[in-house]
Amino acid sequence: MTTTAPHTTPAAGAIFPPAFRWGAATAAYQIEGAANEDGRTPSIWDTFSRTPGKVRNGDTGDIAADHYHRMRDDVALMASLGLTDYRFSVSWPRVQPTGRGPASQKGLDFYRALADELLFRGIRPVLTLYHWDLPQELEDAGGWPERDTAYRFAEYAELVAGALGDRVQTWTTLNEPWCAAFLGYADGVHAPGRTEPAAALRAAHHLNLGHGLAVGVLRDTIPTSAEVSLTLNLAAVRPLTNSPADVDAARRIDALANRVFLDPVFHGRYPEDLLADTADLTDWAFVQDEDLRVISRPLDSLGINYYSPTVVAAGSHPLPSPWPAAQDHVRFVPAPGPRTAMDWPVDAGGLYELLTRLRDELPDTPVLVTENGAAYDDYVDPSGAVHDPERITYLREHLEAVHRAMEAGADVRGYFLWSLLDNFEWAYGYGKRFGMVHVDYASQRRTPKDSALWYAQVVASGGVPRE
Ligand code: GCO
Repeated sequence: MTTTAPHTTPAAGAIFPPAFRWGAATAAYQIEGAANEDGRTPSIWDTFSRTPGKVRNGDTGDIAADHYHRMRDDVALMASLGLTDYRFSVSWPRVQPTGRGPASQKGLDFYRALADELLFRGIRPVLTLYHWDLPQELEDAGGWPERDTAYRFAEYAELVAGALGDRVQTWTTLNEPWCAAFLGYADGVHAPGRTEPAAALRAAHHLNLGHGLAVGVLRDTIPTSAEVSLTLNLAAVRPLTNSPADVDAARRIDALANRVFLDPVFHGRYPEDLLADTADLTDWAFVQDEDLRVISRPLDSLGINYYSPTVVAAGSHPLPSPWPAAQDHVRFVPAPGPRTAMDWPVDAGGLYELLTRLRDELPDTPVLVTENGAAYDDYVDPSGAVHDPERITYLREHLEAVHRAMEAGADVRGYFLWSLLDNFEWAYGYGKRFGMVHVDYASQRRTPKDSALWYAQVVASGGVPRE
């Protein structure tokens, strides 16, 4: 019927390639609940959320969205939205209680059943091994600042790979090691709640090492056709002005947010400026001879999570903060623009900047946008609908930014909306709703928001229609 190819017709909007992967993402502790069932032991997030004052309203993941008991219905919901991919994480203390020793068969069975259900519905499982739920026993033994935790992680990876390697094609080692290291060990706003900047740098290295060791285990265990990946929440850092002092502030944050992971993983080295900036805190002697070779094992893709940009200027900021050794050098400046319920500015340009940067710096590495989305104060109206026009605008703008980056040569293979369901938003508890599906926590009733219906149309048509 059409005489012009769709991608050349502006009226059609942004059309994505037919193989583009359209997904949604979740994480174990944020949705599963069943915190004390089938042998699961506490993670650092169980401990942290039960500590008064750490999570708003005293919320915990004990019940969450009760996904552990509603898994089949939730997969049916994904199928009804037409998703091609589903990104979930495995709870370490569910499959290896206490973080040592043999696997729990019941724990593995849950994820095998989830993968089977997804495959039955024609949805590709995208598995993340670590989305922040370190077994509490391993934190008691020192946590990520201790080198042994990296070896424990590799052992756990082997248990999961052995049980799911035959049915999961896409494997991610870590989700956002920046948050695990720096929010958890320097800022203290995430579990385990420590405020020790030097320990946070050790944690970052041992997360990198755990990643590299796990890549080795995965390559040895799962079929060679499988995709092995890592997800980083790279910061789209912008200096407030072009003054040398502001540009230097941006350089510092780029080192602490981005290059502390990108450089060892993709180039087998830590950035010289990072080592110099943090020299008063540590001499980095915890980096042993072979580590960088292990950490830089080749990957098949890189996942990036993006929500909003980071604007910095020369100045200072109070401690505790997630930025070791930057407190006398960097001031954080609120970016302009409309805000989400998290008070995060909406600025899709940051996603375009990151994707084109990766195009230039890692031209041979395909990219997945493994998280992007927004929280708003959603409610079910008397007619039973959830109207969330701001979220649709947010998603539209960010998908258009992805498309523009692809037209500019970025090799983006998929997009995963954060999140499938409203869920436990870490230190914010259940007060922040990121889902495209509303969850009434009292009844556990799921209600697709307008944005879910919009996203289903995007997936079905393979593109973002013009407004
Ligand atoms: C993340 C997080 C999610 C958050 C989301 C919104 O990986 O940061 O994976 O767990 O819920 O980012 O803050």
